Amino acid sequence: SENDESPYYNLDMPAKNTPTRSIKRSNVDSKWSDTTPYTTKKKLQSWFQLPDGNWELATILQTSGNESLISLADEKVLKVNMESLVPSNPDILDGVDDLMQLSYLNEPSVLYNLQYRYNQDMIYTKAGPVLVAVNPFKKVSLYGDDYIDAYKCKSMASPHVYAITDAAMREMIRDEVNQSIIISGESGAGKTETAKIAMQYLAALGGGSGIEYEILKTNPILEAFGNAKTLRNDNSSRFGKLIEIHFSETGKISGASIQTFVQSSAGERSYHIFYQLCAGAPPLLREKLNLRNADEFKYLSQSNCFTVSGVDDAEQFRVVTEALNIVHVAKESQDSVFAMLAAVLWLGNVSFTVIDSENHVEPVVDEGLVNVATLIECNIEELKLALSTRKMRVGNDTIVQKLTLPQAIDTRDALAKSIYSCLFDWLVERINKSLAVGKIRTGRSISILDIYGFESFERNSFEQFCINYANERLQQHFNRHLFKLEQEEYIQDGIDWTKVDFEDNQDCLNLFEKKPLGLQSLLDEESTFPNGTDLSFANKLKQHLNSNPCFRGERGKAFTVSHFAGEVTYDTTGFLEKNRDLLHLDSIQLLSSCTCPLPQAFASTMLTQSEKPVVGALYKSGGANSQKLSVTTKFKGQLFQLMKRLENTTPHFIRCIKPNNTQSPGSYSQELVLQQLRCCGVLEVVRISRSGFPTRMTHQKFAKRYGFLLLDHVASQDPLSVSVAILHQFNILPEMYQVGYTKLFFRTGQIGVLEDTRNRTLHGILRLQSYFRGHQA
Ligand code: AD9
Ligand code: MG
Repeated sequence: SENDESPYYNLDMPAKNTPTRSIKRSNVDSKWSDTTPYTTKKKLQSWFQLPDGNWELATILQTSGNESLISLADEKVLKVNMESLVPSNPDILDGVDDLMQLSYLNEPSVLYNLQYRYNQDMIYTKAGPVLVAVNPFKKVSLYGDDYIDAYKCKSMASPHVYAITDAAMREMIRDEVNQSIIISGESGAGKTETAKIAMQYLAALGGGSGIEYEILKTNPILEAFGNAKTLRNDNSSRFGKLIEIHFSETGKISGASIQTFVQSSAGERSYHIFYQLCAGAPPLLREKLNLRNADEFKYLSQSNCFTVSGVDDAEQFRVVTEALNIVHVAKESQDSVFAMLAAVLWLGNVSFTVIDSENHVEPVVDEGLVNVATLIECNIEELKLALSTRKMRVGNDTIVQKLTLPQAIDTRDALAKSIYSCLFDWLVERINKSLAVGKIRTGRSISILDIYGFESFERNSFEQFCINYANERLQQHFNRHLFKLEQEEYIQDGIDWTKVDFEDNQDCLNLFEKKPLGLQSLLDEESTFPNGTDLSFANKLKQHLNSNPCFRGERGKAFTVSHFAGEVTYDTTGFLEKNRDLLHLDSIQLLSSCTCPLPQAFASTMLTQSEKPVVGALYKSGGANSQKLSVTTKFKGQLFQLMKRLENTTPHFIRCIKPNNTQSPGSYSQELVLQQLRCCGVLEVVRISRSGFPTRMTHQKFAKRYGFLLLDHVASQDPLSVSVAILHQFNILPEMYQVGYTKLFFRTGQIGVLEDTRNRTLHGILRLQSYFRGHQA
């Protein structure tokens, strides 16, 4: 439509519940701020930053030289320097559904706009090509068949997960290019829910064969086994997930595959499935597995948190078994899965007695130990040995070393952990087989990525180190995609795009990846040294990387990385151990000696993992010469694979925002939101667009809208000549705009000046008209 080029089109027109225009600014220095020279604007209102960091809307009473007289909400009048004022947008832009429509793109304006919409349950907003989703923490009536139909037939256009998923679907068919929907955000921001909403839309559009039902049922299974309650989210995913949904030529779903990424440990409560099993297993199964109540298992009682409010674990167990049936996991396989879960629980109850003065131990032969042996079907003596001794190769001899109490406990826990993570991987593989069986591969797909976002805490450890590295990679993907999009439009319209300046995060990626002197290589190297410690690692970093602009050594064992989203200081405590992820060969051998097929399968995956061709560094774990990939290297390998898959797709980005830390509806912390907008790159999108020419208007539209402001007669009335005359009259500087074949391109804020003049002129005309009318009467 004709309106499409207007920067002010498609306004939602909410009127009620306008939040107070007061925005708190975080003390982190912004990489991005509005640099539009303020002095050229004659706006009546502006954002003013109060001493406490809050932004408040100020009315400008008077301006002389570099100083303005402003009045604030409490009627207080202040004389301030003009530089301390940040332009606010005209009222007609309140609550626009795309941040790019804002004449003035600055932090207070963006925050205000999102809050304005959030207060009216408009949780979705576009930031150019990106969809921003603010978690409502309550049911909002935006979903279901009616909405799906409305987006499908395009009778609804406001930003939505459905809209972005619809675009992916259309582009897949139109361009014959695979698509991806990349969802990121911090814990509890709503990534997993958003991924499910996207899947529902795809199932509704591409359904019919019944396979879509199976695909949806993978969600309760993966959530039971991969999610846990944490302080930040009652249903926190402890793994990253990419689900690729395949389509037939006619756009019908034909199958799916799931890939998961390195699991982080559970949180305050363990994985949901343990509680579900204890609460919901039917009597026969309970008896077979010797199940008890959750509070009788040490692994579950440690946290002292057995329930999640609003969740019935027993009922969930039925939901999960039903889902397992639907994805064709046979009853016997399900029983083996539950046996492994019980084995893990009973392992946690295995205790040790000290047998000599050197603190060496032996496992207590009690119900716990016996149950483990029964469940995994191994010899009880071998189990005892695996938990209390370690075989070492010395020269050509093998010696048996007794374990001390802490070593034995570590060995037991490592065994439990690896059984669980193997079980998770096995289940995913099993589901993949079921979702792929007999399905024709057309090569068309839409992938949905639900992955942990950038993290920056008071104390940042190895987990944040891995997560933030992954986000750095995704950010690069994002930047390059945006750049390409912009570039295409500029070239199409004959614009000189070299004037567009994009920031790259390649330096930071190099800091992580460079060999041999990058963070990851140095970590792997230090992990291979028997005498390596977290401190020696930190010192090595300082020694080799201090000249890197993205790196700064800190006192003691810490170092700081300058990420795209801000600086993060990492504490290296535990880095080496977590990177080694020790599982001794003794434990693997124990599993392979089991008569039960599952542990056997686990042992063989563990062994093949160790023998995999070497991508990065290898290290020798202490003891027998088992070689294993370090966690960093494994993670990096997975990430490269992921990026390779994503690079062949057209990406669509969704950034989830958590508006408060209490998981409660209706509360919007501006500081928290601002910090996330920076971290998930939303402000970066805005910044990137600012460095280009984000406001676009056709010659016709521009001439029509502002032509009447011309003071001098223009010889030619063609839209281009009129447009150029307007630009000259208003002294718009040549570097602030470009003239394309069909459109005019402007830097941010430029249109604001014209719009103000237009409004004032129109206002004046109206006043004059009513004056004359009054006079005539
Ligand atoms: V984590 O990194 O896995 O810890 P996520 O995945 O980002 O996290 P999740 O999707 O689990 O967060 O959302 C957290 C909670 O927010 C959900 O359990 C819901 O209670 C709530 N939520 C999220 N999105 C919506 C929504 N669109 N509508 C209603 C929502 N509630
Ligand atoms: Mg999640």
